[in-house]
Amino acid sequence: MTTIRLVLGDQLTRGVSSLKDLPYADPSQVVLMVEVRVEATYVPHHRQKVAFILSAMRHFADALRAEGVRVDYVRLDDPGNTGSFTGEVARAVARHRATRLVVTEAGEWRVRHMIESWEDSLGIPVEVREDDRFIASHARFDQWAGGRQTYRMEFFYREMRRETGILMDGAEPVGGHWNLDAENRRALPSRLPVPARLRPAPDAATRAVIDLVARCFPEGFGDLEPFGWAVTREGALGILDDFLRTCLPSFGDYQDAMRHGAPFLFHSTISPYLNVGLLLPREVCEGAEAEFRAGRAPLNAVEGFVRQVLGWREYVRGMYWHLGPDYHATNALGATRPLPAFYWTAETPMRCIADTVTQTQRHAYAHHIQRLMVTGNFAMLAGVRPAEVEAWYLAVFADAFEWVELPNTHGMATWADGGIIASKPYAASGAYIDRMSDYCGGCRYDVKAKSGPTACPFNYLYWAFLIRNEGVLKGNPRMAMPYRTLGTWDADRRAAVVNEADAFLNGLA
Ligand code: DLZ
Ligand code: SF4
Repeated sequence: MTTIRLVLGDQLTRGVSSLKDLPYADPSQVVLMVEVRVEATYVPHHRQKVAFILSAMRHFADALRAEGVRVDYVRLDDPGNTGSFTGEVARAVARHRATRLVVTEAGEWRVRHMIESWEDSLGIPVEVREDDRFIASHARFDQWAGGRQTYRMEFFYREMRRETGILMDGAEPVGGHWNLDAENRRALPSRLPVPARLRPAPDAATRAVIDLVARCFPEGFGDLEPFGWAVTREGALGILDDFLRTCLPSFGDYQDAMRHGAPFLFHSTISPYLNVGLLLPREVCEGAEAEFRAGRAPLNAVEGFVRQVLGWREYVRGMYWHLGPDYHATNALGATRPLPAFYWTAETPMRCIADTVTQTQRHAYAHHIQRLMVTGNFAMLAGVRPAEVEAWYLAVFADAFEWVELPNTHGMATWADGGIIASKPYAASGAYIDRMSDYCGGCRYDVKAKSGPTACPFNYLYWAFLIRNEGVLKGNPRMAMPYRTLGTWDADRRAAVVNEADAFLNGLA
């Protein structure tokens, strides 16, 4: 009578629901963890991301073993490894003559559907438990979302603040305002130093995983080193603590700013830890709030951080499940171009894109404005097929799992969902990037020029995007201003911009 408790690579939390009732030192209970090739290749995941997840899995297994738990751990290069969850679970059931399987629900539809097939294929009961590591349960989110015409994060966020009591003084938000976003858009002064970040050196176990990934995925995207991710809960708590002390006070002011060669700025970089379960959302929000209450961090920083975790992260997770498995299928702006090769190579004279992709190659990381307003904005303006953009975002960032990637990409960045997540497309010309970064000064293109061979491509792509999508976007009240401007253009000027954009985009192909 053996029970297998399967723990997936993004379920590395001791209190995850599949392990909640694990009896102490009971040999009839086996925790199964499997390294499988399909999970690294269904999109071409960044090699550093693969190494991070596998190393964190191995350290998690070691911590369980140290408690006396019986762990069956299948390594990527173990003989007989079938390479898939379904294959490895079937082998383990046979190996242990298991009579029951317990698993916490997966974080994406693809794996959820896989798990649904197991009871039939394995011939034993499969108990799928809710993932209760989020603040809003599925039922709570659906209660908020059900029957709504529009799903604006702000209102959901306020309910989460009220229910958790985070940054609340009784029934009122601390400081009297729910949202201090307007204070969080400062450009970065050129001389302002950014803090050095805590980046733990890989231990022997991580080194072994780095070697393994280099061997198994020699052609894969992304650098394996420098590897500076924590791979244990203790390590992740150390990174959180370092962020709270050294970066949080300035995080609010500069959360939308970009600087060439400075990938982390004042950002927390904790999303990979949250998303694999080494940190939990409530504890990071409470940690940030404690900094405010102790007078060590200002409210605009702490509220901005809490909004990302308690608001946006919970909201996109709720929306991913609420909208169902077909959410990805829409293409509201009829985008059909292929993803340009420079998303993988960084070889483009557009300095903002080259810098964002280069740091992504090196660190499997870019911050939210680089993702939204540089790579996302370009993909939307260029009319790149949503599925290709989504596969890229899912692959290249260490924190990307589909539940968080899809609403952010399909909804927020490319508006392929036609406005379910974002009330208007976040389209911007080069002026926005110039205001929020130091990219343009060193770029081969001229951000002030609107047309001609030296003009910043974001400029004519922006207007061509508005012209191309006039039928869909012109009636959107939040787009009234640019369409008013466009209304003053004659037919020749419109045609010239469209031609220039098409020539540029055709040149990329
Ligand atoms: C992303 C990933 C990778 C690269 N490798 C593994 C793995 O070998 N074993 C595993 O259990 N999980 C891995 N993961 C994370 C899974 O893809 C993740 O659990 C699914 O996306 C389900 O949400
Ligand atoms: Fe990017 Fe245009 Fe600025 Fe160059 S000029 S960095 S392409 S926004």
